[in-house]
Amino acid sequence: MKRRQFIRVGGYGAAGAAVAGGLTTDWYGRYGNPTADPGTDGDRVVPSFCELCFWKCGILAHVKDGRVTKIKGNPKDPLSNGHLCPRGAGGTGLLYDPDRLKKPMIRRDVRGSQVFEDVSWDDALGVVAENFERIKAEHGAAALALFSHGYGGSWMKHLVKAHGSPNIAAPSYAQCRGPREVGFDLTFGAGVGSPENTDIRNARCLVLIGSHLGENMHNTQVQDFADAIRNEADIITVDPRYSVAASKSRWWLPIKPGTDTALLLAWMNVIIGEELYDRDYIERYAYGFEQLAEHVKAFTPEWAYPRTGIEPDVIRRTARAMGAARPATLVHPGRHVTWYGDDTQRSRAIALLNALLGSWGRKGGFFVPSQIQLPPYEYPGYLKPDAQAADRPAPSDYPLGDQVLAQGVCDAAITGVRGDSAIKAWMVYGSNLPTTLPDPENTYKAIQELDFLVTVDVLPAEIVGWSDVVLPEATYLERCDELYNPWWREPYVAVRQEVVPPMYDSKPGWWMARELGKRIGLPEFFPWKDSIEYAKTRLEAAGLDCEVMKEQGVIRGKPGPLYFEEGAVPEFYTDSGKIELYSPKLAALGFDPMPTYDHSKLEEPPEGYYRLLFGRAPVHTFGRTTNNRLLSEVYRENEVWVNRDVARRWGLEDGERVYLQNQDGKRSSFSAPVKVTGRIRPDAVYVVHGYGRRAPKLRFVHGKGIDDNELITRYKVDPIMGGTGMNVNFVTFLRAADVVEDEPAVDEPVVVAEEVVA
Ligand SMILES: Nc1nc2c(c(=O)[nH]1)N[C@H]1C(S)=C(S)[C@@H](COP(=O)(O)OP(=O)(O)OC[C@H]3O[C@@H](n4cnc5c(=O)[nH]c(N)nc54)[C@H](O)[C@@H]3O)O[C@H]1N2
Ligand SMILES: Nc1nc2c(c(=O)[nH]1)N[C@H]1C(S)=C(S)[C@@H](COP(=O)(O)OP(=O)(O)OC[C@H]3O[C@@H](n4cnc5c(=O)[nH]c(N)nc54)[C@H](O)[C@@H]3O)O[C@H]1N2
Ligand code: SF4
Ligand SMILES: [Mo]
Repeated sequence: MKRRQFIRVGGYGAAGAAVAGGLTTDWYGRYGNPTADPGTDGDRVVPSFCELCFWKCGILAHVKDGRVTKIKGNPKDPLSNGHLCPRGAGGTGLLYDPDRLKKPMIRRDVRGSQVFEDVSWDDALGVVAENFERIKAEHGAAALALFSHGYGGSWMKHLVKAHGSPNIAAPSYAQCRGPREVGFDLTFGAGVGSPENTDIRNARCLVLIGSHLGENMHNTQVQDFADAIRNEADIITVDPRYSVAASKSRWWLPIKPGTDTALLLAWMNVIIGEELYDRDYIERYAYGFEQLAEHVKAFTPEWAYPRTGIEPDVIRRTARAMGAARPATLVHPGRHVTWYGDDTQRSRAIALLNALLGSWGRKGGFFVPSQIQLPPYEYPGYLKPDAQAADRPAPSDYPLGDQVLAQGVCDAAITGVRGDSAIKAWMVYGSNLPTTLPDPENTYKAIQELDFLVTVDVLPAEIVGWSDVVLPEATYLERCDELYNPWWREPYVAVRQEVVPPMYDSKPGWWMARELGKRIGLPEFFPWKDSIEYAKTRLEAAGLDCEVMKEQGVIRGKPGPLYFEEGAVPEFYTDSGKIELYSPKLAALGFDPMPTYDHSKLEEPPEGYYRLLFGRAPVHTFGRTTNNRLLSEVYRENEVWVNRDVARRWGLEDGERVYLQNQDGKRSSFSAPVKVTGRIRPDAVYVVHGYGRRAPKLRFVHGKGIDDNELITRYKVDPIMGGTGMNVNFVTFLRAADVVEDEPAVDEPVVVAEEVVA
């Protein structure tokens, strides 16, 4: 088979390839107002919802003379409440990004080298359809896998399900929040979902365990966090790094990375030992309290101290603060929790602590969400796939992993990993796999073995350069999508509608899916004329008014009771029908029925190495936005956070450029400036994810900063659900001056981000 070369995209063919008090306003204001033309009101204002991240805030897009001039929050939308985070306000930076994909492209061999040729939609879709059908005929429908992230992916999922493949994976499960959902589901019989049912605004004590709200900018959570701060909630932040959240907290616990479960067990020890728990709630709703009480007896604060580095007195006092505020104590479940490979058990420990405090279903803890009944579109049923998902060695592996594992689908394309490689073709929608799945060399290996790779994207990301066919999607401001109907504090439905027509030769995902569906003999799955007709059908079936929807962007339903004390029904969909402190299900599967902590399993960094930690910048969403010129006015390149003492030992100056090299000798492709700081522990370094981009046609961000993912050559898989713990790599510094560059130098002067932390 022809080995794929990365193509510098565009190589051939035609040219051209209402929060009160204003605290959030201050908070967001610090990042400027990244708006194309903030002074200009539109002659048209179109309500829709945002896609700069996955939170889906309602927006009002102002259009003047055919251009989107500014994007504001839709005051009628319960997620934005009229305010957007800085990324959402900077959406025009994506719409008008000069580097956008402009035409469909096909990989061709021309005189021995591979190039992309601009082609018509008809030709591009023809090639995709031909390959889908050929591969189905030769290897079965399941040989096609879909990776999908982002709301527009719903159309592609529908297509691939209709095609008959079970191999549909999203990195938001095994690389993100999967362990949390499983840990909470085991305990309460429900996960926390997205948007999470956390009642942050009413919390009187808020515990954040590496959940860095304020850098992690999920708009409603940040607004609610601002409310909690204003209400003087007791905030306890556990993070090896002094995060923005830590700076707003009464307590910062700079924990030794990887030891959180020990802290959680010690907290439970104190809360049970000092009878700070909610006895009445536990008696009524919980199963296995005696076992848990017995289990945590040994895990005293004195036991936890040498493991976590958190002093016994601090553990006791913070536990008492939690006990004093209960049930309005919210131990936040976090979101990106795939850290060390024992993540389901750590998430379980968080769930258990919440259970002891009686916070599930209670004001200031976790509210009971509701949803509008919106019947699905009536399609013929999907056929049962002719094969199991190929994402794990045996179906019994990772027994509680109830979604397809993205890294496993990647492995399944490599000969020898799953016997005969099961997967022959990938469709990739809105997911930049080389920077998203750990161990990128493995991802490249899989890509080389594929018969066919088609990518749907808006930008010339890394994955695009490796594709056989590239389908340029219209951005979220240029398309209509599936209706949004979340479980939330109040039930509502929101619509995404076309604000301006698609630029260049880009097309909306629904159109691509429908055209492909017709070509591969599935017209009955695409009976609608367009996404508007589709949305209308669904809205009418629910008795909702389409005109109101179009004009307002959202229709809100009547909120149900939010808390048990207000009449919400305490229902726990576990086997026992109770909150399972002791989990018979885990025990039956051979796992610890209650979380334990084994310090001997925690690896220490080798001499001269530091644990690589990573997270978010407030104005960016991974690499989705780092090429966005508007947003980059505020934050252009990541930095390597290095503890002051470590920097002194190495003689590293603030702002000096370094490369990072990991324990396996893997060096970052590019360098980044050092940020010398007292705000991180000496055993770890930290970078923001989404930089060090290698794709040259991302002309703005290419070569800036360091890609954490390149250095994640190792990961630990959670045995319960298959998540990939990625905080298990160690790095050392190479001074940029000492490194012989084999890459093009960074092509623009670097503006180091201002201090964004208060
Ligand atoms: N090393 C490392 N790996 C991680 C993480 C980390 O912090 N570090 N985080 C993990 C987490 S929490 C998550 S959720 C995942 C996220 O993983 P991904 O979802 O893969 O995130 P991105 O790398 O931003 O890739 C998004 C891709 O979608 C494209 N895109 C943007 N908008 C649209 C659109 O409207 N339509 C289409 N078709 N494409 C679009 C972008 O151009 C980009 O190529 O990564 C996980 N992996
Ligand atoms: N601005 C912005 N906001 C975003 C996103 C974005 O890309 N940009 N992405 C969204 C998505 S998909 C997700 S999943 C969330 C992710 O947001 P979070 O759930 O907050 O997770 P991470 O981004 O992984 O943040 C990691 C934090 O944990 C700390 N940490 C690292 N190791 C440990 C440890 O062993 N123990 C403890 N206690 N802390 C540790 C790090 O220092 C860092 O502060 O953010 C969402 N919000
Ligand atoms: S949190 Fe920000 S980027 Fe995400 S949907 Fe809301 S406004 Fe858009
Ligand atoms: Mo995520």
